[in-house]
Amino acid sequence: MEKIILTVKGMTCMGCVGSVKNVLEPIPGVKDIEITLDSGKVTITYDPSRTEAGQFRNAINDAGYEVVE
Ligand SMILES: [Cu+2]
Repeated sequence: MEKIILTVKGMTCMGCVGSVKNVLEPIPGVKDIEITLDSGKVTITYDPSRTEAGQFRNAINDAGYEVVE
């Protein structure tokens, strides 16, 4: 299991947090998602043999939020 921490811009309320969670949850191999609204930190625990970290970025961007370095 691996962990990646992304910083996401554009989340302003718990609804946004829920939206980001909803797009990440269906990605195969995702085991756990933790999101801190204040810092915009999204911590994803996933199985690297089933998914690529780049998918998380794409899914978040597609949902209308911006992943920053
Ligand atoms: Cu919101």
